[in-house]
Amino acid sequence: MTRPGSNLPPGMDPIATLDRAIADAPEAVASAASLEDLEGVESRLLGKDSEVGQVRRSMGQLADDLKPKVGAKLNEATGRIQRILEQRRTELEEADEQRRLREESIDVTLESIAFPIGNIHLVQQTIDEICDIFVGLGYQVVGGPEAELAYYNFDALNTPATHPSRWEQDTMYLDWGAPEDEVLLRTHTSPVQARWMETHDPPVYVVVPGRCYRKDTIDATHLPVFYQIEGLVVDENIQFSDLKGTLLHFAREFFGAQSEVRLRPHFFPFTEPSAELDVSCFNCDGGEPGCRVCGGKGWLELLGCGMVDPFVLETAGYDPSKVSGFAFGMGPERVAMARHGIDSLRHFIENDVRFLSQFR
Ligand code: 2NL
Repeated sequence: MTRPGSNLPPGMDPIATLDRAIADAPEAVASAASLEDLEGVESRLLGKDSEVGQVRRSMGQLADDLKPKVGAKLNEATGRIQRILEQRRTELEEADEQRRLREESIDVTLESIAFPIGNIHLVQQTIDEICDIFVGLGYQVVGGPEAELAYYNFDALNTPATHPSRWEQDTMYLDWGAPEDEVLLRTHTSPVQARWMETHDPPVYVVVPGRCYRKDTIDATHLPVFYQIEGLVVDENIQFSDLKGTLLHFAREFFGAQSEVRLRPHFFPFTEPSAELDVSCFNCDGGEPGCRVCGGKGWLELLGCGMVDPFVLETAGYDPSKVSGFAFGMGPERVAMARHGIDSLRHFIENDVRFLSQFR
């Protein structure tokens, strides 16, 4: 059957070999459980050292009369085995894809993990909003130390050593530095303005938000740690009408355009004249006997204010015959309580999320 030199093993019948290869292929291919297996099977069935491969390599040495028949069989065997392999490859690829779809799929209907996101504290929101209104009028927002010298907290603001607010029962003094320095926790933010005037010439247009301290026991209307926002204007020819117009604008921005204001005479050591400013009730506009916001009074107490005392200007190094100014101070907690009908300052420090999250 083969000539000497043929590389078919002796006695090997190429036609029978190829028929057997065709017959054996389906089972061999079916045994491949993965695409990797299938590559091994392909090389065993059609590779150089496979029986089909050996027939292929021996073609040149075949007797001429055998060549067409063996050649045709070889093509047939190669084609059929390739088709069987191809069919299995498709099956395995499909199975692979199905497995990946199964393993990698996500159930988009599952509830996600909700990460709780907090919100800015109502007091800080109020401070930001108030400052924004004055920034809109060209004011600068400035700050300063909470641990302060008695000089800036009291003396520079026309509050003499004999004034009751300086007593140890009202102010928290720090055991720090030389005793004559009298270091304390500021009781208002005014010392920041006193420092500002010392280092800046007029015109001055500033708002000063910040934390303040007084020796008070916590109740619905007092906190030992609280906030203040003060404003200070010093310029040429500043008059009481400038104060009233500015604060009316503020009241209308903060409580609504229907707001009216009224001034009641008052006393502060650092302003003369001084006044308290009320804003008309945004809820009842003064007309409802038992109004839940103003209690029927028609007015909400908003802030204290006045024309800067000439002594304060002089202490800062200004000339009261050339410049004048007005100042005001308010408690953002009080302002927020008035606006939102909050009944106790305690809510601001208890950090109960049920309270805090109402003001997103
Ligand atoms: C209030 C009253 C007020 C001021 C604060 C001030 C500051 C300087 C000069 C003059 Cl540097 N005045 N501040 C003036 C009037 C009132 O606050 O009841 N605050 C809650």
